Amino acid sequence: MGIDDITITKTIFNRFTEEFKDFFDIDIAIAGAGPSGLTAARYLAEVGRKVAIFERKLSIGGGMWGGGMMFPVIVVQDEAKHLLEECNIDIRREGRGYWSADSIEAVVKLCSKTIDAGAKIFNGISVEDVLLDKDNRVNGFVINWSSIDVAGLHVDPLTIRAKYCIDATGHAAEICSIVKKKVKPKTGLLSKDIGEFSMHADIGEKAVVENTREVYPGLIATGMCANAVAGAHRMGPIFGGMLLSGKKAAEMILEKL
Ligand code: 48F
Repeated sequence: MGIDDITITKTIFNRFTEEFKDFFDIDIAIAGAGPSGLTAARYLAEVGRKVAIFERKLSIGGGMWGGGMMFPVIVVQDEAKHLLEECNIDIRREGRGYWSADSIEAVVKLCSKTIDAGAKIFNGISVEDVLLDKDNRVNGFVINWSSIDVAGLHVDPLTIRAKYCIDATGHAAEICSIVKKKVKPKTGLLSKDIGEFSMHADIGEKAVVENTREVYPGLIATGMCANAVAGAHRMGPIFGGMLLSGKKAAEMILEKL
């Protein structure tokens, strides 16, 4: 039997639309599939929460692929070692308190565990705004194909509703910046300037976990976004803080739900 082109088209269209519509009204929506977003999604999905990540690029992993200056190795500290081990990532002891991993292995295994846990990743989709409820609480994401943005087309987006939203967009803190610019909160973290401070790994790594919080009603900041919102230090290619921050974001939401 020959291969039927139209069967291929129907299969792709039908399967995607069936799956997509199952994620229009969910528990948690996450913007960004970097290490913090993936870890948050994994912890939430593991306990049965319906969670989707919307990732602008085709590839997942954010800034983890490139290790440090494109040497594809990441470093984590003792406190975060378990988060690599839970994903069966091979780690090597590097003196007291430090562990290294192949960054490519780390990304694919973090992603694989996240998907196996039941989280859904939609790639090539950008979060371009938030959905608000009548009290101006964040109640979901406004999404569009990234290619529409790249092509500079004026096409109205679609909307996803979620009980909680997570900004895991990294250094740019994109969703928090949108809320700051459009909603203009008069109090709280998003009433202040957004932008990270220069490098200090020790301070930055501790701060990123502390700064993981609900920065605006319904919106949790995790990963480098949490430090950008707080004006805290960046930390370069040590990734323990990102993973621990994602875990904390998930735990905070589970307590609230
Ligand atoms: O930047 P990223 O890896 O964020 P992270 O989880 O981790 C930061 C580290 O990689 C590194 C570091 C470690 O010490 O400092 O930089 O905080 O991943 C962010 C992801 O979000 C996507 C982006 O393509 C990337 O994959 N992203 C950004 N803006 C949007 C988005 C958006 N508006 N909609 C969807 N995805």
